[in-house]
This record gives sequence, C-alpha cells and structure tokens, in this order.
Amino acid sequence: MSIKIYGDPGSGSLRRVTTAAAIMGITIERVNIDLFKGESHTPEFLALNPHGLTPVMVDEDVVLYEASAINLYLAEKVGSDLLGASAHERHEVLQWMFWSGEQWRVFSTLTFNERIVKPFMGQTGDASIIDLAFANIRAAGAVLDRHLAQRRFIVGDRLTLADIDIAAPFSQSARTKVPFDEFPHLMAWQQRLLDTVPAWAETKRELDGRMDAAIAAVGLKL
Ligand SMILES: N[C@@H](CCC(=O)N[C@@H](CS)C(=O)NCC(=O)O)C(=O)O
Repeated sequence: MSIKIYGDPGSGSLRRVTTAAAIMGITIERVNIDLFKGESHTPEFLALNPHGLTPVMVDEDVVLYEASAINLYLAEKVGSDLLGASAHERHEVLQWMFWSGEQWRVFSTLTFNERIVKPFMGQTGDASIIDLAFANIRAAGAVLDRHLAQRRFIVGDRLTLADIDIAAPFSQSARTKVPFDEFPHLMAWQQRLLDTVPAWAETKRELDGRMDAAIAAVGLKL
C-alpha cells in the first residue's frame, strides 16, 4: 500500500514533506485537503489529527502529524542521509529541526496568520503581533546569518532535513514580507537551495500557484 500524505498544495508544511519525499525517491499518494474550505476540521480529518492541521501521513497502521516527524519517519524508513551522514551530524540536524520549530518558523506562521489568514477571513491583522514576530525573526535571523556566512548548508556539506525545516518560512515570505532580506547569507543560502535542489524549486512553483490563485479569487491585495 502506498504512503498517503494529506495536505493542501498551498501549505509550506506540506511542502517540507513533499520535497523530502521527492529527494528520497519515496512514492507518496497525495490526498488533497482544501484548507481554504476548512477541510482539515471535518470529523474524518480530526480522527487523523485532532489539531486539525496538515500534513498528515498514513503508512498502513502508522499515522503521524507534524512535518518534521513525518520526514524523520520517511528518512529512517529508507536510510536516507537527509538525516545527516554521521551520528554527530544527526544530532546537529535534530538540534536545528527543534530550533526551527520553537524559535524560527513559529514567528513566520504568526505573521502569515495576521497578514494573510485574517484578511482572507475579512478580519484585520494585529500590528502588535507582527511587531513581536519581526523582533524575534530579526534576533534569530542574525544568528542564522552568521552561521551561514561560511557554510553552504545548515549542517555538514550537503542538504539535510535541517535545511528543509529552516527554509520553510521562505514559502510564504513574498506574501508575508517578513524581513529576511536584511540577512544576505540567509538570502544566498535560500537561493542556493532553489538553484540546487530541483524538488525545492518545484514545490515552490506549486505552492505559489495555489496561494496566488486563492488570494486573487477573494480579491485580497497584499
Ligand atoms: N507544526 C506543524 C504545522 C502545521 C500547520 O500549521 N499546518 C497548516 C498549513 S501550513 C494547517 O494545516 N492549517 C489548517 C488550519 O489552521 O485550519 C507542522 O510542522 O506540520
């Protein structure tokens, strides 16, 4: 039976999984969940993830949510070096994945909610939340920028799951206008990923097409 991945092509979290699966050569069956129609809050979906969030993976009797956990599962299943090429690298990859979840992506998500989700629903975004998010993005971005000054990738000398997790906020940055462009090494690294990882570029095209069409359909001006 194929591995099912539930999600919306406009989702940066789904993009982390579809990119990693493509790099690892893992065939997945995509199950479309239209987030703009609230399809992650149906009783059927909530039985898979009671938080009502995508992506979700179903591999026979294994059900997992959280894109990082799904990627770790898939990488272990096929023995991929996206997890790192040595035990030391694996721990560094995990360090950056946990950091990304707690100190980094969350502030882009907050900005996305205020600048896209709320206006999409006819509500006004809260400027104080955006200020808080930007302050945290600037503090973390400065450290990340120094880390990337002499490196091509986050850990070691090749792409790992840490790059995919930390690059995820770039999925919506053209729309949310988070201040990533203040950090030249961060910008160069994200461009390097687009230039050297075909699956990352391909999932960006898919995501942008979906988001831009959804935003245009309601006449939202960003
Ligand atoms: N920490 C989660 C984030 C999941 C998440 O926020 N998913 C969004 C799409 S990117 C979602 O499904 N939102 C649906 C909703 O809020 O109703 C992960 O990494 O998988």
